[in-house]
Amino acid sequence: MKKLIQGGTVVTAADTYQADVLIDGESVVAIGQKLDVTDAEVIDASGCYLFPGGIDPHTHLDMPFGGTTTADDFETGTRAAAFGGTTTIIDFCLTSKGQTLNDAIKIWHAKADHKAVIDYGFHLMIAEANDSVLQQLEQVVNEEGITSLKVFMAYKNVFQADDETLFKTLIRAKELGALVQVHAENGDVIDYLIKEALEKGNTDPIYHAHTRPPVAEGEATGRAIALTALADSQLYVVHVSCSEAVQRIAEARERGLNVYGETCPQYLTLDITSLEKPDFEGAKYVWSPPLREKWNQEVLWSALKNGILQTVGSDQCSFNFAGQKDLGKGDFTKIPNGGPLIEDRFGILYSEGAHKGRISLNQFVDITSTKSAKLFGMFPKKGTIAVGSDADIVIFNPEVTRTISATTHHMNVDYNPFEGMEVHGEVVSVLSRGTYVIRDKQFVGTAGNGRFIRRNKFKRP
Ligand code: DUC
Ligand code: ZN
Ligand code: ZN
Ligand code: ZN
Repeated sequence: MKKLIQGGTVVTAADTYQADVLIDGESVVAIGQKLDVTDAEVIDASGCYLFPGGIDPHTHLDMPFGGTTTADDFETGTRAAAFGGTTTIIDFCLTSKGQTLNDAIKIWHAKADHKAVIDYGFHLMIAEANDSVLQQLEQVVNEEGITSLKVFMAYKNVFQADDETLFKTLIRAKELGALVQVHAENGDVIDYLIKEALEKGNTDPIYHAHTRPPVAEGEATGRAIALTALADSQLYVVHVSCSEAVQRIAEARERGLNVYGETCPQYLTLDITSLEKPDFEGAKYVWSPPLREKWNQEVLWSALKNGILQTVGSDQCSFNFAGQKDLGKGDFTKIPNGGPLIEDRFGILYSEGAHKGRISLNQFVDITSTKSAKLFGMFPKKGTIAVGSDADIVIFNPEVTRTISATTHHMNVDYNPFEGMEVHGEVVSVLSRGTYVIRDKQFVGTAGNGRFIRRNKFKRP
């Protein structure tokens, strides 16, 4: 049966207007004033915004890390994402040296297929860029529809790749029409600083931040940009946390380079002082890059407002405090890096961004959905509300105030880094390709209904 959403305010990256939205099957088939339809289920959205479903371009679900595995898998993670207003995620498929890319992709499909409740794509990690890997990439991009490749410049002896790997990946990506992503921190320098800290007996969580200084992020960001210019390629810097990195990206974009940047809710709202919480609670706030001094937050907000940064990803990478984060008691290097954010990314950006006037309502949609669809080859099927687009729609009540808490969130993890934070606005219902996943704040989705998205090649937006 068709669905007719009546009385809501449609918000896209470009427009805000009152209209009815008609859905037939998986797609939006009409948008207009007082649509006259007799054979449709009517959904009353009066007083609500209709947003395109959120797209989270950066998640790690069911990911092994530091001898443990993330607390959320593709089922719990995508369910929580849907509760928060996200209808598409792009997860990072890990690879290791010597493994074929196809074997790695198969492993990630086994984690996701039959479990995801919303649509998903993969980015592919490049661990080494030898001739065989560069050859295999042709099939990955053209047939698997994986059109973004991630290179880690940090995590020495684990994920870190050298500059040769990054440079060759940039060249090959340009040939194939893929976008290269970097985790930009100088892993060699960080490795030195960590050894020095441990030798001095500096083992508390705060030293995680002190051994990963902003300069190490700025340097790696600048280096990745220089290599991108040399390769005449395209670059997306994930999880930008500080002014040093924003400056490099701003300069690059001013020069007309094909360089983009993402930040995350934690860098926009939390700061380094959280790492000093007593009773080892600082471990809950261990991300890489680390939380920064508070003044960086306004730099990041204005970079989003001015288009220097284009997206906000969650970097969802959840570990329980009990039994996982506490592996690092007495040695901060053993704290698994990351936090649970997949559910609150969209809501925090609405409340702290659009509601507080730091960004416009249309920018909120652009940053949480449209830009990711464009950069990662899914637009206009995803990322907007338009005739012909997938009916991925969030019905959002802006009038409600609520408090974030681990006691009410839906992620499979025992704490929430935003515990007690009051946010404006609430997701009421969520449709994924025309089917309810969340209906009146209740989960009604089905594991396995999420579909793998074969994405188009990179095109400069
Ligand atoms: N940073 C994190 O905090 N977690 C996962 C990986 C990463 O780069
Ligand atoms: Zn990273
Ligand atoms: Zn990440
Ligand atoms: Zn307020």
